[in-house]
Amino acid sequence: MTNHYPFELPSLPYSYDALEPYIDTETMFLHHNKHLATYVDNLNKTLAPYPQLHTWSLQQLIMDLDRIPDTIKTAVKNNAGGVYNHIFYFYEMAPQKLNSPRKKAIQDYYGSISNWEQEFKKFALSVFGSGYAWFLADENGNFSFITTPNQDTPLDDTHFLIFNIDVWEHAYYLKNQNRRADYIDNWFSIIKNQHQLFD
Ligand code: MN3
Repeated sequence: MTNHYPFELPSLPYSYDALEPYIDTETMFLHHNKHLATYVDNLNKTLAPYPQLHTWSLQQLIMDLDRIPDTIKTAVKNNAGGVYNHIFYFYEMAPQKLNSPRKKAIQDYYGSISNWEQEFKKFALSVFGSGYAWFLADENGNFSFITTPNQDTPLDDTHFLIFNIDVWEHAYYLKNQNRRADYIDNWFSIIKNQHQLFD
């Protein structure tokens, strides 16, 4: 994907039914082909009249918001964040190569993968309304969780983002209705499988 205007909808790195039975085909289709596509379209429409921003990367648009004209600041924040956060989410659910250093680091830090999962789940459940929970590391290898509202993105120069979970209702409502906890458990099943995170 070209990382500047005009942004394109990246294809999913797996088929829409690949995450069954944990996340259903229809949810994946709508989430990628409608929700993410809309963020991409709206980001391009927002940036179209501003050629000075056409060379900016997605990360730059998110991190240098102060340099963006006031009239489009909120639209850029929401739509660039919507694109970044969704790509991050879709790609982390793809099968990964074995990453045992990460697994060992999490086990050492939290005592077990199970403790890590319980802690992460608390954050994901605590998001009020629409947003994300994130698992990240700082430069010294200290792990933490945070939540962000809407499509805010916790990108900065000192943290490495490891996982996010989208807890907007569109991520799970068709399958799980109001039961966010069930969706979170299903998401962990995918992540633990794809990243080989087992005690
Ligand atoms: Mn979403």
